[in-house]
Amino acid sequence: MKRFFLMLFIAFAVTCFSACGKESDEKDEPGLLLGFSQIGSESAWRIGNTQDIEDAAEKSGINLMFENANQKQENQIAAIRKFIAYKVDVIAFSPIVEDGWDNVLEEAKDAGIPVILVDRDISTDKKGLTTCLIGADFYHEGYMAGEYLIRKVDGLGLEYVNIVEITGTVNSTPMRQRQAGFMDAISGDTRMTVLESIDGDFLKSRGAENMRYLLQTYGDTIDVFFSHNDEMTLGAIPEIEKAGFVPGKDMIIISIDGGQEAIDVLKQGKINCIVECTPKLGKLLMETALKLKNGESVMDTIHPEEQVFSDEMDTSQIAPRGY
Ligand code: GYE
Repeated sequence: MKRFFLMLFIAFAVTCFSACGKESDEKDEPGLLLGFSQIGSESAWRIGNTQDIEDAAEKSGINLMFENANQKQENQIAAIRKFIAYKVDVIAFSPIVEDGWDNVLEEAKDAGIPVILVDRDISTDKKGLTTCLIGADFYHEGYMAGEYLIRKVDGLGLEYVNIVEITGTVNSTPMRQRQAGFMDAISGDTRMTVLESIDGDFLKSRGAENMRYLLQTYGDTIDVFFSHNDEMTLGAIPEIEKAGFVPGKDMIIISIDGGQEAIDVLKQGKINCIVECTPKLGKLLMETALKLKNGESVMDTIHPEEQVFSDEMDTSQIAPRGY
């Protein structure tokens, strides 16, 4: 009988230790907790970017704390403070504008939480507030748009062109750099005149509103419309048509992003050129977050590959865009 109870005790003890061992193993390997503050849902690009990040987190087994700031910097700052309070392993965010982040990023640094910039950059004099920027080379996007325009004007044999520009959110990285790249590309070409540049905040409604104003102000003197994103382009095109002009013919239209809706309009010939800006940054973000969690070094800047879609190619061959 004693032997029976001894065997029962040994079996019980083994079960406890293995369960404790398992439990402690689970404690030793918790999934990475990533806090991500997204700007909002202002465009197909942004919605595609959010979906891609969520999908990549799931595929990587990373726990994602996601906060949508609804286009307000103060909401992003509050989200970062929430991530700090939760003691996430890594913070990532797409800063809606470049300025005003020093204080909250100092708090993240003091808490020992690495910060990854996604899509857009910040402007700061302080060192070491962020570890890495994963996002497009917006200057090159603008420059490629300008290079296309020069080729188009050459091809049409035009002696001069008047340009209107509707920009993205003022003081955002894509707005600053797309404008700089475009203006640098055309700066030496005396045929080019910029009539006006106006803030459209990357919004479809503002694209329409601004194009109405530009058409009322400059009418048929407008030869070229350069738009910092597809949303504003798609808002502007119906206004161009209402005014009696043929988009893509009476007015050369150059856009940036490359979402499916705009690509379909490019295929109809109503947009002449779309510079791709991929929103698919999720895989790069998760890989970088895991490296930081494991104490590995990461590159300062990671630019995804991007291309130009235009009426210089067989647009019917453009593959589905996925956003
Ligand atoms: O071009 C626009 C979005 O930061 C690259 O933001 C992104 C820009 C993109 O609203 O559609």
